[in-house]
Amino acid sequence: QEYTALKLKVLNWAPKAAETLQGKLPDGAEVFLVPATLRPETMYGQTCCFVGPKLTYGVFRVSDKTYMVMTERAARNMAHQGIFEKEGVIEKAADLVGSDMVGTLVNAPLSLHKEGVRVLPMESVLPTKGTGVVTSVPSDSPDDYATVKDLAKKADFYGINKEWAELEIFPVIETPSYGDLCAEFLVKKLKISSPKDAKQLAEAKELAYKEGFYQGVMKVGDFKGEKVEAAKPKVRQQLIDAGLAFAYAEPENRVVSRSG
Ligand code: ZZB
Repeated sequence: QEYTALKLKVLNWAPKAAETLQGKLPDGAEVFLVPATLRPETMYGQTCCFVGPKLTYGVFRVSDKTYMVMTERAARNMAHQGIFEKEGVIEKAADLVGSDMVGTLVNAPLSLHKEGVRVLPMESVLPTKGTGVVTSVPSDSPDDYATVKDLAKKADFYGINKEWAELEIFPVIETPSYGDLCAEFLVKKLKISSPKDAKQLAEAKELAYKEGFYQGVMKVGDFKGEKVEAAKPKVRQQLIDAGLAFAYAEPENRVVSRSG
């Protein structure tokens, strides 16, 4: 899988994360949360950034002044892709538990929410996929839509400010069958009532991918009016050229058998 890894710069750490990082990074160092996405053309619609609350993340050194947050597994993969200074070597400055990062304010490149978006918890984040950090696009991702609605509904339970989960969901892609907020359309159509409806969400995701990619037309951004198929590589290249993203290839998941 060839992902686009996006650099979400930390603007303001949640208190617990700030405490953990105390004295562990050089003065003036910039830290980025790095979600892996297959849909760079949807980045205009980011409203938050998800971490698994129970997962452990590392803060990895990229250069003297730059650090990136992701799972150790992802860092090990990236170490062989020319992303860190030394081939095959990772340098970890600190560990952070996902829940301690919740509430952190980050800058999400291209997002229409220029003031920044919050880090929020998502139970279904897989530690074995991408970087373990997931950027949330509730206009076009049914999983993200179901999760932000649940977070807003049970804000106290999740220990978050309700407003963090209620940023406006702007349309990004127009589709002939599902309108311009395809995630909301599909969540309602398939009667999905919670982020735990895994089977229906998987179906909704499949439908959203197909419709968005093959039929979608960009509604915002520099490639407004172009087909998603054409715009996708252009948005990706723009982000990479601006130093806001980089390519990250996920090695195939192999099943290792003991008997060989
Ligand atoms: C933004 C985005 C916008 C995404 C969208 C999807 C959609 P796939 O196809 O199953 O490989 N993702 C990335 N890492 C993880 C993880 N560790 N755990 C859970 N989800 C993860 O899924 C790739 C997508 O799954 C990625 O692309 C990311 O969400 C999420 F409008 O990034 B995406 C219809 C989907 N739309």
